[in-house]
Amino acid sequence: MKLDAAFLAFGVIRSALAGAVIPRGEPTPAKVEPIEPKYFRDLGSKRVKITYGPYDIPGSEDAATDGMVSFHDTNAMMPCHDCLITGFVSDLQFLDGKSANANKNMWLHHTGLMNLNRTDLACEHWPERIGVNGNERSPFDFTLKGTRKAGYYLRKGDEIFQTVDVMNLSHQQQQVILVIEWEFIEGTPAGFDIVVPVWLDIKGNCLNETTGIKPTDQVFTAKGGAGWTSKYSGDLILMVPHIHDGNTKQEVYLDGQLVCTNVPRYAETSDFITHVDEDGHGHDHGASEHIYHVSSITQCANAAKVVPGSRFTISSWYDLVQHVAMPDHHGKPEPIMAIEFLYLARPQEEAIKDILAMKPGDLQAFQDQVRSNTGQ
Ligand SMILES: [Cu+2]
Repeated sequence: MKLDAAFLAFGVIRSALAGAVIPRGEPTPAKVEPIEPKYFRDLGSKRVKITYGPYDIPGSEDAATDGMVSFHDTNAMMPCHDCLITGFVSDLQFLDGKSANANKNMWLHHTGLMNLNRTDLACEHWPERIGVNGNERSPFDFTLKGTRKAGYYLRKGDEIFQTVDVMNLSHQQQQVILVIEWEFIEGTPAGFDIVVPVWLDIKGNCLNETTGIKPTDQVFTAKGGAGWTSKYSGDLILMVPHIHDGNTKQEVYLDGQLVCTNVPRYAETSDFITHVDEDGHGHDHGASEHIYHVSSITQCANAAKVVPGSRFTISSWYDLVQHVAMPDHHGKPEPIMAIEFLYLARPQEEAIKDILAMKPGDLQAFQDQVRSNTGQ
């Protein structure tokens, strides 16, 4: 098929089958459609829908993948360059545009973005982790519905690593696309702050600390260790969490004081309910034939002023008795996650000066670490 050939040529790989580093070039082709912007139209904002994929996901009984495939693109199509990304929201869909979700035995396991031409604020030798998302499909809006002038600065030549992990719980092969709506403003408009992302995680800044949580633990609180300490001043304008099924609450502290509480909601629509039947995953999920999954989680806006030395820590509560854990592709409970993305708005001039001084991050080191984190 034509698109698949283009993918191979431009370096989309199935990491389940290969782990090689792909040479970079032009962004991987993707369909880009303009749509109506939502905020700062008076400043010439634009909004586009970019369709990534299609991705073929084998059925859950496929021996090579068990129906779980991770697609990596080292140069994903971006909506613009030399611009401010003011927000984005992702959805996993079937080719007809209908949502691909748990009720259809499809699961957006993870999707993540990294800027390869910069280094990460939390783990300084890695590329910059811009954001990660799961099946909850959280929106990222740096303008806080048009009330805050802030955006993520994308330079000319920045290459964005995109990971798309999809799990197919049905026995049939299914084809899906990832659709991201991006909103942006060209250039670096006056009065806008620059958003810098920080990945706060109970597993530590470089994901190499153990939480002490055992796979058999059912009701527990996971606490991060040393946390992350800022070198910069700025406004913590947005906090976006990522957790797994079973989570009941997550909290973030600044110098020991609570600054954010996130609460997940389960099965707000029927899309987020798995029906365990003959075509579904044949595992014993406990008492219920319906499994209720996380469908959204609350965020925090305008949470705190940050100064050099401000230290952030994280705690996350799980109750796997109350909420069934999502099975991995072997039918075992997924390791838990507890991440909070902190988006710090920094004054434009000093933030861009720091960005221009950054070197590319080490993607291989990040991937090796993630691969080695098989447990909690
Ligand atoms: Cu996750």
